[in-house]
Amino acid sequence: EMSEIPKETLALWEKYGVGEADDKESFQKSFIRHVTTTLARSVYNIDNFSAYQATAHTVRDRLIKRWNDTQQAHTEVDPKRVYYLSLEFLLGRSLDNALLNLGLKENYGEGVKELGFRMEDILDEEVDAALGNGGLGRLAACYMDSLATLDYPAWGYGLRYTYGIFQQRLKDGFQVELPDYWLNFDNPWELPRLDVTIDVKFCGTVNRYTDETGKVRHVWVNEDKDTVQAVAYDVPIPGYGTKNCINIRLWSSKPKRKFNLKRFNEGQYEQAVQEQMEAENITAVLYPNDNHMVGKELRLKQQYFWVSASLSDIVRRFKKSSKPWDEFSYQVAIQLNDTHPTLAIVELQRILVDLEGIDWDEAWKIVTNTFAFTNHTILPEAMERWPVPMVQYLLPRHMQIIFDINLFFLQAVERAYPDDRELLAKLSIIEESTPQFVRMAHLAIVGSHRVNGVAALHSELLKKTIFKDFVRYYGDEKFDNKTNGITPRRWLHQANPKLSELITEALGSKNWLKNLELLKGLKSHVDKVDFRKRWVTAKHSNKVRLAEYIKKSTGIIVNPNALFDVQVKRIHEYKRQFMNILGVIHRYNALKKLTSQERADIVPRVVIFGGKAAPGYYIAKLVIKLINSVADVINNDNSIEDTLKVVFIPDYNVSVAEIIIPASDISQHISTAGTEASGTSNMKFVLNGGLILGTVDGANIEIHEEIGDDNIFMFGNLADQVDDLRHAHRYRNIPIDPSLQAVINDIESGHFGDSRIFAPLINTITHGKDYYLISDDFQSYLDAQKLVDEAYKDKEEWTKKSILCSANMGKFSSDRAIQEYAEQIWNIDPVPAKRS
Ligand code: 6GP
Repeated sequence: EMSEIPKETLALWEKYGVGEADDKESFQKSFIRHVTTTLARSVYNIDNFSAYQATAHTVRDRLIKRWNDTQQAHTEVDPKRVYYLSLEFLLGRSLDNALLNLGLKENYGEGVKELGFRMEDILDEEVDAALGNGGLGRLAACYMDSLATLDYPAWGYGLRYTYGIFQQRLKDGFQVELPDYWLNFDNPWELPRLDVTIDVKFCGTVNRYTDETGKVRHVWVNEDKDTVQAVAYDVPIPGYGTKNCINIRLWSSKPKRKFNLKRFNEGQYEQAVQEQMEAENITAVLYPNDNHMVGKELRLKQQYFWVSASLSDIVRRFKKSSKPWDEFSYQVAIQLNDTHPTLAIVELQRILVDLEGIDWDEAWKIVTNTFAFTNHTILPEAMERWPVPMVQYLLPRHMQIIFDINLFFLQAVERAYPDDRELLAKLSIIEESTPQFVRMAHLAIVGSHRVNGVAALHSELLKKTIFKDFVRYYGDEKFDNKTNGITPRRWLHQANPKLSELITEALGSKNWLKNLELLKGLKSHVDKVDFRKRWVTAKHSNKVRLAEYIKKSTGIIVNPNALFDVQVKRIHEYKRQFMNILGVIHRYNALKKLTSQERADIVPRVVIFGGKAAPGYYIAKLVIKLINSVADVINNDNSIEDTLKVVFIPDYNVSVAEIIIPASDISQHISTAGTEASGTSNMKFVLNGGLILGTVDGANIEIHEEIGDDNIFMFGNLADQVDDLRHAHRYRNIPIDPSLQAVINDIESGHFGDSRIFAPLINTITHGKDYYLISDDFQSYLDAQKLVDEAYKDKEEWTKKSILCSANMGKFSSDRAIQEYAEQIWNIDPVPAKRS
């Protein structure tokens, strides 16, 4: 089609096309142009926020150019593409990341300085894009960074929530939630595609008919009022050290029918706008639950809305190439980020069978060759199940198709295992309760050609526990492991510029940012006193930066020379922040018993917490309150002479993580063994030269394998002991660990305020069967903490450990993870954009 454009026209486009340069002067020209025209301001009327906006728009212009070049390369090659379907993309801020990935940081930094601004201040004006809860959403963001960096032809698909994860404030030590209205000001990191709209149907009925060939077909019809429009907003994701820039397409909902004029004329204004509000509601808010399912109808609507719009987009793109349908799965790979997008399996089958008239079996082959499914948790409360009547009402044709998929699947199982009725019940996609439920994980497994867990232990546990019966039926080739990874660009280069610079100098180039295994080269520097000194200096300045942030956000003053002990992540019983604060009380009571002279020998500690609790998660919210109550007492007790401080940093998010993680000496990843699928912050801490205190769980195990026994503190019962311990708690009277009992007594004595508040929390141990085995692990936890204290006294040895930690983290780059997905599951090749 490009050849049809006259030469002279092309020449004009060439001449005037966007080709803005990356030097300082071009930046300043763009900046001033945006201040003047985009923002309608002037040199007399510009603050840091406007400077941020002008800088962002200047960078955005360059991103769009790359984005176009990348899309053009994709169009020319028409390669197999991967589509990453994720209900969450926890991107955080974009400006600094874009500047670093595009290599503009230095020139633009100079440029703004001459215009009277500091780049740090400008960067600090950006609000986080917080369209995710925690690990799952941030993983999706790291994976997009790697897909772009490795030149893979990839798209992300998600929802453009008007409200991201709530903002957390503290009031009297309790969490309060504020809405995150992040689109209050213009968002330069999205391109509205108001012309890309897709109709999404809900409700209605299914009609059967016989087509001209005599085949029975189905058509799903509904009323206009039950159709919603999806509008595309594109978020460019630049790769590092490449021209490639890929796209996350986020859908926003709006009404199809503009306004009910008839109702309005009848004087019923409220009803007249109601349909519109209901349509807009669909993408209004991110559900704020991490690792937990809440069966709200609106959430199911979100899922179908997103899946339907995305598939229609994907199918449209495939059809442009006029390839036959049986080549679909050679052109398209779709990755399901957990079970949230599982309806995509049903939707593609519906498109192929109902709309394209393809036979069921042939369609099903295409579908299963297209999809692959990643599981992110084995917690039973996180497993998605939707009531059949709800699905039937919202998606009548999909419910029929699910029943058919299940019938054909179970018939095949029955042929392989005749008369094994128990097996059929266990494998069934439908749970035969009243009402019936659709088990989304079962549907995802049956409709995919590959299923993976996110760390070695997790993937093994999946095969041994919740997916055991599927392994029996399919064999275990369908199930594999893809250990998570993190992007070293954001999590070291951007978050820790001092250490990044030191590493680059020591290794002689920045190549490690694209090949993290090169960090191994740091090992030869461990014995150099000068190198160690500079390593410590970098860590120290990060600790000073965090101490300043703590003062600003909490008013608490901490000593940067103390050992910084960090646990930041969503608040959840399985992650055991409760055990951490119980350990803090134990430490405090021990400190109080010491003489002043004995205390002089103690390594002072700052114990830092951060994380949000789901608004409806009562016990998690009590944990936050307990941490703050304990902090109040300890921080105001002069008798322990600053040997211990406790801080809860409010509103933990991606940009706060970027300040906290590089400043950690030791971080805690202390989930009950077998409960944390992987963890990814553990990788970020160690990459930044922080040591880990952790349980034998998730990716801690693989980190341990890479960095060795000497550089990690592991403790606690193992995953294969958990069932027996839980059984013992349930049916036998297991005495509580004595050190733990002493701490509980202390809380109950009212030492940390009215203890009645904490009774339900303490009951989870004393009367709640201690499901997360805090009592069983407590002594081992305290012992490990003692080893940490001892080790930190030898600063030189500690620094060696710190260096060896970073040096051995090559495996945990998201580039490695994405390459494994690309080669072993998606079967896709890189398509570099042409340089222009
Ligand atoms: C999380 C897991 O809890 C965490 O261990 C893992 O590192 C992360 O996913 C990325 O794989 N799971 C979720 O956030 C979740 O909501 C449904 O799972």
